[in-house]
Amino acid sequence: MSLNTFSHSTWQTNFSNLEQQTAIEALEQGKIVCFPQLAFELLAEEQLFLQPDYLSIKTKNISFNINSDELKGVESEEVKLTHLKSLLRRYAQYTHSLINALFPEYSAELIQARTSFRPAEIAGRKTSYRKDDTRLHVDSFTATPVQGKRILRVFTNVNPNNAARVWRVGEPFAEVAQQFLPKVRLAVPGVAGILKLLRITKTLRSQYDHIMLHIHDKMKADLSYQVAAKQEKVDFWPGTTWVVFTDQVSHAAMSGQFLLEQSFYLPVEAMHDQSLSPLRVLESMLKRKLA
Ligand SMILES: O=C(O)CCC(=O)C(=O)O
Ligand SMILES: [Fe+2]
Repeated sequence: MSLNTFSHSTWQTNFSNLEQQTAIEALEQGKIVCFPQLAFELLAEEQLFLQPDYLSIKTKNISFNINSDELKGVESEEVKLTHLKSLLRRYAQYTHSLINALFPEYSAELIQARTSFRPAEIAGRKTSYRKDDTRLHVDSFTATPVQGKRILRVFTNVNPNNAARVWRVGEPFAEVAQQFLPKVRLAVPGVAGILKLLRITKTLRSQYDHIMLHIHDKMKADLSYQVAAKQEKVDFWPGTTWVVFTDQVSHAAMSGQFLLEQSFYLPVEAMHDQSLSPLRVLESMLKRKLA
């Protein structure tokens, strides 16, 4: 089973040493740490964001940067944006304190990245195959290289109509890598500098980022793999919060609407067992440093 479940129902909570140990092992081994009773409550003035087409948006995700207090991907009246911002700021703070309490070993090195709100139904959405998150994939993003850092994400289903967020969860990372790494041609020296110069990437794309991006694309492009790969369906009901290393756990989001998400980056050195990271797995397969 790909889930490790906790029954906690409050965000500012204390965990026992045993709970912390169980959680970090499960997470690093590629399980989803799941809180089926950890709901995120919306205030009365925030409820309007849960109406299907309230936000006439061009991008499907609304993102918030707690460090700069910037909101992206939405046009609306100023006063409503203030409410949306405070909702996202609160989610960013709650998830940060949850991760600190559950994974104290990570605290010193943890980097908080963007917060997102996903109000669009995902089933039936039309996108290019590379952007199609209904296909199994591990996370890797074109514009934002991570240089080996882990991508840790917290999700909460805030659907008001009792609709689950339905995921497929695929095989362990080592098996994904065995299947797809042989199909990846390594990056040519010099290209990373050009991509950065052209602002296609925000920072230098390491060999690790190059490989992960190609694994991501090749997984999504391979329709027979999508069907044949070992996988299970997981329903995340409203009021559920889950934590997962999305660079490691093969996942696909099949249906659902109204989701909150917080991303963090974590240097591999901060892990309890860094040999489980995609960076170290790929490095040991290729017998060379990748970041
Ligand atoms: O929206 C979702 O449920 C998950 C989509 C996804 O693949 C991700 O956030 O990494
Ligand atoms: Fe993803």
